[in-house]
Amino acid sequence: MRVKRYVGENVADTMSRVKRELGSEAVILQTRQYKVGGFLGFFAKHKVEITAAVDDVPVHKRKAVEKVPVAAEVVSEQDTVLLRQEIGDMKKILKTINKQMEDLGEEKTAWPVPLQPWAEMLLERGMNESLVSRIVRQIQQNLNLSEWHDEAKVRTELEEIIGRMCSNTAAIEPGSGKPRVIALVGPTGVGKTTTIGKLAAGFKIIDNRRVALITVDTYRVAAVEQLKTFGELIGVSVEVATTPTSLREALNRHDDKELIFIDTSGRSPQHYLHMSELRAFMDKASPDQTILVMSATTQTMDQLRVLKSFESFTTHLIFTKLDETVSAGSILNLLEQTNLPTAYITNGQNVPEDIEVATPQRLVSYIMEKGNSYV
Ligand SMILES: Nc1nc2c(ncn2[C@@H]2O[C@H](COP(=O)(O)OP(=O)(O)O)[C@@H](O)[C@H]2O)c(=O)[nH]1
Ligand SMILES: [Mg+2]
Repeated sequence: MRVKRYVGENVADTMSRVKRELGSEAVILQTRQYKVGGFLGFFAKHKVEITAAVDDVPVHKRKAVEKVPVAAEVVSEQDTVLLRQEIGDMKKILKTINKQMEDLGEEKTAWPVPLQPWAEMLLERGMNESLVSRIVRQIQQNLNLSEWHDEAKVRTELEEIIGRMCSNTAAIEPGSGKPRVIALVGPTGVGKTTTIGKLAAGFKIIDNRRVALITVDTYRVAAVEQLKTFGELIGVSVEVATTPTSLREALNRHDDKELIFIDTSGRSPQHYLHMSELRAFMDKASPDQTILVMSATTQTMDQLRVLKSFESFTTHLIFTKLDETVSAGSILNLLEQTNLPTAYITNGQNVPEDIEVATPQRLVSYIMEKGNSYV
């Protein structure tokens, strides 16, 4: 018996080589698919390996390749049975190969083994696969092979990489001479009103600044009441503006303040009428900063959609509800898609304490420190 191994790019070509060289009598002993080449597991090529065997019979006795029995030829009962069996075997093999091909297609990105647990951890934290691949590649480039097993080294490197990715931060500065006008926009329920309450309280009570609040969220009575309650608690006046013109007038009335926060209503970003209304308010107010508030609990796809709807008039970001998620890494998916700076992060319902100025270090710790162990 002669055994031969054939390696090719795909099943069809490799099989036809087997058939051409060994004839249709050849028996497939084994099929295998694997990857070769590439750099540290990336950019590898798929290969198909087929091991086939054929009985060592003199060439002149071998059946002609592709020979199909014709009427004139006598085909014995035994030959026909063998032929059927062979076709059955071939079908089975093709089925197995097809299954392998499918599995190969679904195979997850192959990260180098020592970095695999880190990659899994980043995925669990809500980062998408392409971002994780990019981060892992940077670790591979920045650390020596021997350091990939060093947990402390990898962690430090990872924190540096992530820190660079969220290095664009900028907190609110009160205006001097004229008020700094800050509008918070974003979908319903992300925490705009609560965050304004926290910010206003912080600037008024801790920093002793002159602060005013204006709401254009007049869709719901409760929304106005919510802000008024915050205002009363901290001794800050709350105005309600129902039209862009009355918003402008309210802003003018508070010309003596250092900070004016505008609370907006957040109906769905798909609601274009509302978006154009919001734009009309923003055009009249021309705020110094328009901060898009996003909840860290929102899925990346939805966050990206929100970002797209609001981005044209947004200057900063605030991420809320970091206390409610273990996948704060999803923030990075978003920061990778925008150059907007992050101003604050909020981590609870308590007003005014559950808010922090966003810094790369704090963002990194929220992204990395939920849960105890990485590997
Ligand atoms: N857990 C948690 N809840 C928050 C946070 N910020 C706001 N909330 C809650 O989210 C809900 C909606 O907040 P609200 O300010 O009314 O959202 P708005 O519709 O964007 O103005 C309220 O129950 C808030 O208490 C936060 O950082 N963490
Ligand atoms: Mg609100």
